[in-house]
Amino acid sequence: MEAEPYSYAFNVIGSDMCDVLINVGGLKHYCMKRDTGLILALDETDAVKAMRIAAAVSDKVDAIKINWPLILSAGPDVITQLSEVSDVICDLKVADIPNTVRLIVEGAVSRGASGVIVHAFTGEDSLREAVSAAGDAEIFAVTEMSHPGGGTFTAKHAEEMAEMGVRCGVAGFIAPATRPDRIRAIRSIAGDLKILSPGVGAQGGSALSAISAGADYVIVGRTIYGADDPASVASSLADEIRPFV
Ligand code: O7M
Repeated sequence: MEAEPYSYAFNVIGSDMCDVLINVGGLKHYCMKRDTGLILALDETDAVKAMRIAAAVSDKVDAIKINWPLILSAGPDVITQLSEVSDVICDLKVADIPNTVRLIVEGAVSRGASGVIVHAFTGEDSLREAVSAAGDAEIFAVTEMSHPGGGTFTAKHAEEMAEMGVRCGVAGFIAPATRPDRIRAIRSIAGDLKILSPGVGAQGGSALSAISAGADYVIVGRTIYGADDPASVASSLADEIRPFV
């Protein structure tokens, strides 16, 4: 059965109650909580240090996003290990043909990922396959990237990719904190779907501007995991955006 766009619980019963929920089409789906609006991008490549940081900030973030740097240094079992302390979003930025997309998404979800990030530019067939392969887990599609190069190609097609993502039943989108006006543009298409916004701190974006522009969550990496006291930086960021989350 094809998934329809989600109806999220944080719009229905309040953010802190968002856990496992309903899809409009009657399908059950996981829904990431939104207590702080903060997602840690754990790109720390020292696995021991990464686990220590995860434990220290897990109660201050709604999820931990991991990417190739940590997976390549620690191995894919790190997905399962981290899932014991937090929701884990696997930012594999999957960009492939539908069959390969399916294999990758299933591999991440079976190890404990509650969300997987894929590129949208691969087209509707690949995106639909990701949503189907994810089962109860959430698929987030990249529309526009936060770095300067993201303006060259992704920005030009971001709205089209967001429209396609809505049709395919993704849980949400990745849109750049470095360009809050672009978050607004994606929000106008995304409706109630989630927007996760990277580019805060080290890349120059502001958490408050991103959330004010319509992001539901900010994704923050080096500013937190590179700090002497990651938990205290995470708390400060959460305090900054709390009135708007
Ligand atoms: O806060 P940083 O700059 O240290 O880390 C940002 C994280 O977000 C890092 O893991 C990037 O790979 C990721 N990211 C971007 O920085 N820009 C994007 O456009 C997209 C992502 C991302 O998370 O994509 C899903």
